[in-house]
Amino acid sequence: MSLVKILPIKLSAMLLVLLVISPSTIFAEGPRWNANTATVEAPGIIVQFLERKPQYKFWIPGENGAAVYIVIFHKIVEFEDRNNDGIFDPQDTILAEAELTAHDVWNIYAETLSGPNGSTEIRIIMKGLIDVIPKMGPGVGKANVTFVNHIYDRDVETDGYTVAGNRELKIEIIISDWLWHSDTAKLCLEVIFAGHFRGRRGTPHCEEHRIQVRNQNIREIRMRGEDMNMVGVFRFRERVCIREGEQERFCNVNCSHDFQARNAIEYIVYPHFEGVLEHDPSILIEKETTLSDVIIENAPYILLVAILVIVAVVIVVKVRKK
Ligand SMILES: [Ca+2]
Repeated sequence: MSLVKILPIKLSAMLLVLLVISPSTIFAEGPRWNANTATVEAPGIIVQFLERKPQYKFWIPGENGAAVYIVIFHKIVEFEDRNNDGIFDPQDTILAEAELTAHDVWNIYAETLSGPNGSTEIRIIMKGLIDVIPKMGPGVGKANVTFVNHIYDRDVETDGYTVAGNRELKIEIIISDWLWHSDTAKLCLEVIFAGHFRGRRGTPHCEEHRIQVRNQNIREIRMRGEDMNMVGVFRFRERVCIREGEQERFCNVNCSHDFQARNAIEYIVYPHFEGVLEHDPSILIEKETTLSDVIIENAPYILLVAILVIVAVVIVVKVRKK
């Protein structure tokens, strides 16, 4: 059989293979938990809980050599808002501090559940009884802090927000039994942004802005390492839920940040509360589309067009030969 005759057959077979292994087929699986490495893997994101602490290291599968982002829930500070501006700043008085990255504090485990809209959820729960160390005087207190992490195998609506399936980790931070040092004090959650870019540890360039999702105010911090087309995103609602006995109320969250070349920190301020406070950030990575991505994504169609052109040329050549 001549090359002219078998070429279209070969190319058609290649096209078939490419269509069969298209991205939707590769990414058909949902999230999986690996207890040994404290890592949850989904087609659009991998999240590792560094040292089994609330230090979220996350990247797009296969892209860990390019960009890995790290969100560290570093500490909770109890402070008196001296200048009454709602944010934590140098004018305020620190009353106590609780490190969230201390050793031997966190108990981490995962379960698989049926989520909304027929989804499957991997829920990773990290519970800790943390030391609350006063700035003045003796007596170390304790507080319960829990991070409940949700990832779904498809887009899921929760409380007016769509959690992106397979690529967004929704976090609930739950603080309870805080032994206050003042009846008017507030809490500040300190969150540090870091990363590894092309194998080197670095601080991402961070930008913060507000987005509106169905009349809700959401803060969004976009992290970018060097010239990456993969943007690390940290979002949180500007609202917390406080449960005091049977009562449930919602309060605004204030925040400020200090984004510099060598460190990037977000200061989230929670109001004074008795009982339980719940706040809900989330993390994901958004990949900005480049020309090569467009070509790779549309490879089967580009190949189809190429085959049609080749077949047309072959036919024209054959017709002319006759
Ligand atoms: Ca202040």
